[in-house]
Amino acid sequence: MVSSHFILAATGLAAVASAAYNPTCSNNIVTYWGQNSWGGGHLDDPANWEKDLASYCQDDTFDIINLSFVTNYNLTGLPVLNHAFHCETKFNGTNTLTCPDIGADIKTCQAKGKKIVLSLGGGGIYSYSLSTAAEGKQFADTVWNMFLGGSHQYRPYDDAVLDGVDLDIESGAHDGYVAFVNQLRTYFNGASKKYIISAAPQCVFPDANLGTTLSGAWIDNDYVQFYNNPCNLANINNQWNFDYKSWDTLTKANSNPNSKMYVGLPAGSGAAGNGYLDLNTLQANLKQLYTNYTSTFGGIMLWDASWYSNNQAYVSSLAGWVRANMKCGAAVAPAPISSAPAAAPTV
Ligand SMILES: *[C@@H]1O[C@H](CO)[C@@H](O)[C@H](O)[C@H]1NC(C)=O
Ligand SMILES: *[C@@H]1O[C@H](CO)[C@@H](O)[C@H](O)[C@H]1NC(C)=O
Ligand SMILES: *[C@@H]1O[C@H](CO)[C@@H](O)[C@H](O)[C@H]1NC(C)=O
Ligand SMILES: CC(=O)N[C@H]1CO[C@H](CO)[C@@H](O)[C@@H]1O
Repeated sequence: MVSSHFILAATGLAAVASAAYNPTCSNNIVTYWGQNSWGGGHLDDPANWEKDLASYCQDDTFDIINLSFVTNYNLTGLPVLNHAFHCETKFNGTNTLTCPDIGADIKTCQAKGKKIVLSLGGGGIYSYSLSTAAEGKQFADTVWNMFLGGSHQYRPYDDAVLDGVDLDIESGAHDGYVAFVNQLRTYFNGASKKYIISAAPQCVFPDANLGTTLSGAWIDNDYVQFYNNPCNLANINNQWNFDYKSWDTLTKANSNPNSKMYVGLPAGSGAAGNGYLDLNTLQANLKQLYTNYTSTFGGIMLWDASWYSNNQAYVSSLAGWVRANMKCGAAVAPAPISSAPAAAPTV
């Protein structure tokens, strides 16, 4: 890490202006840590696998990092986590990881202004569901006590207090999620710390697993995955495949008047099934979306942190470009592009 950061500094690629998450800005950058997606395709090259969490908090690239993830809610016992090779020790007599080193890294990251959020769900073989409001409420109590501001005998990250929860729900019964969010918000409303609730739907609209949660629950950030699907960002000009407007409308209709949408992108050519674009095309496409939908544009999300180390020039230039071109405060109108009329600043 040290030498690669030296190279970055020397070439000036990390020309990024702000490091801290600001919900009123359009230039926040989110990533996901804990699954080592690069390593999955490079099993024989552990030297380049995903680094420690704190390694991704040493510079200004990321504002929010999703700790992925809770794979089994285990409502009758303790929730089960997976962090690939990063942490494999369990509390005695349980199936729940104890990761005090990650807890220390969480605090290091938070001290640098980053938000570290717990991601629930994920793709693959995992099993999780919240089928009733009662289950949602109960699980919210567990999450609050084990990971957020409450207290519990088993805290996987020790006394580190995470900054919120990310719903990456790709399967299972989902009728209990609105109650889950509502119950968490009763805790959040009594706390001085500002917590985040986010979700990571696929770009196909509406999302089969998250749709009713996104329309019925308070959401701060929506990280829409514009990859792995026909609606990936390469199809921005194909109205049959690319439906950003519906996402924008859904975001504006959220009970949170400041709900934001993030453009989810692959951080490397092999990071997701499709949607990886060269920087020039990507920047032109992002500029269109930011120009047309400024008031809901929160920033970008990159899948995942393991690609940062292995595609660093791309990720760093993209981050620098987003910081420089996407602004803070809805009243800052972007420069118009092509022949589009200049949009009046929205207030
Ligand atoms: C549910 O939690 C209990 C207590 O931690 C544990 O013994 C059990 O293995 C967990 N179930 C699963 C499926 O991991
Ligand atoms: C589990 O129990 C063993 C034996 O008592 C002890 O050495 C170890 O530290 C315990 N591990 C945890 C994570 O509590
Ligand atoms: C953005 O607005 C311009 C001008 O109205 C339009 O030509 C373009 O298709 C829009 N792009 C998207 C992705 O909405
Ligand atoms: C938006 C997004 O990529 N969310 C991710 C959060 O973490 C889980 C687990 O690794 C991923 O599956 C999600 O895709």
